[in-house]
Amino acid sequence: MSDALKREAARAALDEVRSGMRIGLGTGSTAKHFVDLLGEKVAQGFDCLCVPTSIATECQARDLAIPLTTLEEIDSLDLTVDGTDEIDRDFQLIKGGGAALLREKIVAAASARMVVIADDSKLVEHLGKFPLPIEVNPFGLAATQRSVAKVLSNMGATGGLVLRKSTDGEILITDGGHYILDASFGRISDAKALSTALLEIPGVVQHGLFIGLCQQAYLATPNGVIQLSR
Ligand code: ABF
Repeated sequence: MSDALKREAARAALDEVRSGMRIGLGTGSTAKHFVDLLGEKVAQGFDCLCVPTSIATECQARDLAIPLTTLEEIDSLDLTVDGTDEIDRDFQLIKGGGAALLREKIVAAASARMVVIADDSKLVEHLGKFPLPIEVNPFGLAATQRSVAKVLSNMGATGGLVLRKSTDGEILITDGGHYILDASFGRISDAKALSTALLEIPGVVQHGLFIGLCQQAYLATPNGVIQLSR
């Protein structure tokens, strides 16, 4: 998707923000536009208090003088605006392509509403074309990999399990100090059952399936932004 379209999706989501709101700030190239645009509003005196979902977003928000807080200082958020890798018609998501899924899920779960911004290529009939990111503890990695592989095979995964590397070829380490396994499915037929099975593995910290967290999406197309609501 072109950067201009990402910005249009982000701009449309600005309709959601109200003065005094506590807002979760997503991660990724589309969410980055939202943070930029919110920064412009803050520079004009807009009042909000935000919780970032990654160190990258925190740095960007600080540069823009967006007031930040933490989930230690406040107990809930009014709204989170974030990107996604896939969204289906039931508002189930695959996230984590940007490796920020753990903080993204903690922040979304603490929010009264979660709004997704993306281009309409992210809208899918069935989740699973995008490999599912699974965040795991480095301790006992091989044991965790074996357990995850067993779950994948039971759940009909068609592809492999890959330990994510960063661009320098080293194992990617998340903001929380964990690793990411990317699981290729082809098609996820029962996201809820898969979520439950993965979370039963002790070494799995979290996974990128977001179920029941998202209420609204702004999807950019070359002909305008489509709004979907649950
Ligand atoms: C984050 O950014 C992720 O959860 C998702 O992986 C990714 C989407 O990135 P982009 O907006 O760059 O397509 O929201």
